[in-house]
Amino acid sequence: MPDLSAVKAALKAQEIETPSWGYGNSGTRFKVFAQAGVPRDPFEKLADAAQVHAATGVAPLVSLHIPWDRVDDYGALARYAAELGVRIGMINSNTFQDDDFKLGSVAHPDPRIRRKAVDHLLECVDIMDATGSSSLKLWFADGTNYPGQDDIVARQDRLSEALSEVYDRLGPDQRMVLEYKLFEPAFYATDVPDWGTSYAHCLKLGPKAKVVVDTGHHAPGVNIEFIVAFLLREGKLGAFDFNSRFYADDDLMVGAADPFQLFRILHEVAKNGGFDKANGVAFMLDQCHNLEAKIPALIRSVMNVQEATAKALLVDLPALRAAQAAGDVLGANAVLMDAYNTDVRSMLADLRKEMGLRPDPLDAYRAGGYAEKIVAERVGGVQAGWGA
Ligand SMILES: [Mn+2]
Repeated sequence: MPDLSAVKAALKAQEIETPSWGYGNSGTRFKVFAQAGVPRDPFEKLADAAQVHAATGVAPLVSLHIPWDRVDDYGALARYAAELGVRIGMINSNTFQDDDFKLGSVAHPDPRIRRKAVDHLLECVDIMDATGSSSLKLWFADGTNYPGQDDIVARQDRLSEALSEVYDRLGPDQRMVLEYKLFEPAFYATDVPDWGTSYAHCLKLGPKAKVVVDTGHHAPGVNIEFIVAFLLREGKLGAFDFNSRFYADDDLMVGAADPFQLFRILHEVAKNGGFDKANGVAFMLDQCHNLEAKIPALIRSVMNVQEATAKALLVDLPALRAAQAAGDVLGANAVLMDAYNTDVRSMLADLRKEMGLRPDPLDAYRAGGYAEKIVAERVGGVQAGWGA
C-alpha cells in the first residue's frame, strides 16, 4: 500500500476551483428557479466560494465568467478575494449570448463579428492582467445546424486565425485552455467538437495552449480516462471541467452519476503526474445547481473529487505495474478495484481535523449559519444568473 502520510500530504495540497456561476441562479431551457440568498454581484459570489473553501480546505480558487462577472475595478475584486482567503482562477470567455453571435463568433463568416469576438477574448486577457489570473478558458458555441449551412474548413481557418491573435497577446506567465464539446447549441457540426480538434489547434499554437476536458462533453460511452492519459503524456492537459451526466451535458454534481468513472480519470491523473503543480492542470467544477442549494452542492462536489482523489492515490502502483508486466489481467484489475473499494471517509475526516477543520464539511457549513444569513441579508437587487 502507498505511504499514507504521502497520500495525506497530496490531499492537503489539492486545489479545486469552483465556478462563480455555480453560486448564481441557473436552470434548464425550460425554467430558471430562483433561490433565496443567491449573490447579486461577483463580490457576493466570492464570499460564497470562500465558504466552500472554509468548509473543505481544498477549494481556494474561483473561476470568473465574463461578462457575467464584469466589475469596474478588477484589482479590487482580486483584493477582496484575497481578504476572503481565496484567489481568482481561470477567466472564462463568453461569445454565445450576444445577438451578433447567432451564426458563430470566432468562426463567423462576417469579419466584423469575428473582430468583436476576438476583442472580447482580448478583454478577458486584460482582466487576467488585472486579477492575476493565469488562464484564459475558451469554449465556443460555434457550429452549424444544417448540412451546407457554412463551410467546415473555412470555419476552421477563421477559428485558427482568431486563436493565434489571442495567443500572441498572452503574457509570459499566461496561457489559454481550449474546451471542446460534442454538440449543443450547434446540432449538426460543432467547430471544436472533440479533444482531437482542440489538441490540433493547441499543438499549432504552442506551449501556452492546452486542452480542457469537460467530463460532460462527450458522446455516451467515450473512454474519458484514455483522453486524459493521452493528453498528460503529451503535456497538453490544461484543465478539467468536472461534472456528472446521465444523458448529455447535464452539469450535475461531479461523482453523482458515475463515481467509478471519476476514480478512473483521477487514477490516470495520479499515475501520470497530473497532480504535480508544475504541470499546471486546473481541477475545476463546471456545474449548475438548479434544484439543490448551491453552496452545499458545491461542498458535496468538492468532497466527491477529494474522495475519488484519495482512492486514486491509494492505488498500489508497484503492485499494479508488476501485475501488468506479468500479464496478470485479473491481478492488475484487482489492484485498481481494491483502491476504489476502500472507504476513505474516515481518513478524510482525520485529514480535515489535521487541517484545523471540522471532519464533515457539510456540518461545518450548516453550523456556521451562513445560509440563513444570506437569505436575510440579500434582499433587493438583481440576483446573479445566466446572462446577468
Ligand atoms: Mn465546461
